[in-house]
Amino acid sequence: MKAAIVMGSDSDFPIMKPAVDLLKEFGVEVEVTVASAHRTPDRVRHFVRQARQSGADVFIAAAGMAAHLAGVIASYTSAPVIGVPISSEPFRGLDALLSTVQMPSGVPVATMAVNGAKNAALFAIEIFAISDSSVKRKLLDYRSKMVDEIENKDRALKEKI
Ligand code: RP5
Repeated sequence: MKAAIVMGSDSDFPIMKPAVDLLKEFGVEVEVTVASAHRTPDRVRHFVRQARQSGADVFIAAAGMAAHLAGVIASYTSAPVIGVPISSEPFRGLDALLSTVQMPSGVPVATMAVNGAKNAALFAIEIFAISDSSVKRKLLDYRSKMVDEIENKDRALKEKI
């Protein structure tokens, strides 16, 4: 199980770090690279080919501003591509969201929320869980921990009122 995370700039890494950590926590191998659809288009194309050859089955692409990275990666592979629009000034991510989500019919990108790194990792994990029962078990544990946390928060809140 391997996921490739591509970022348009190293400045996107602080937002994407939780995705790397979560994938590793689930036992997914992660390859991370910086490659820009606009600044280094050849590097993007080469990376997609190399990552597929080295076993990456899912791509996560994070970019800000006129964020074409996820769409360009999706144009080079039929493997699932998950897009994470990154927030930046002056439009605070709306620019990247629209650039990532509005793909033409035929070349899909599964677009997450602005800065939605954790959900990108979880979506990739859900894809791996289809064919890997141990990942599926970990995912169900993760969900049930989330339920426990909310129950605890609810209890703590009610004690304060
Ligand atoms: C995008 O431009 C990158 O993904 C980043 O979010 C944004 C700014 O990049 P830097 O100028 O910080 O390298 O391509």
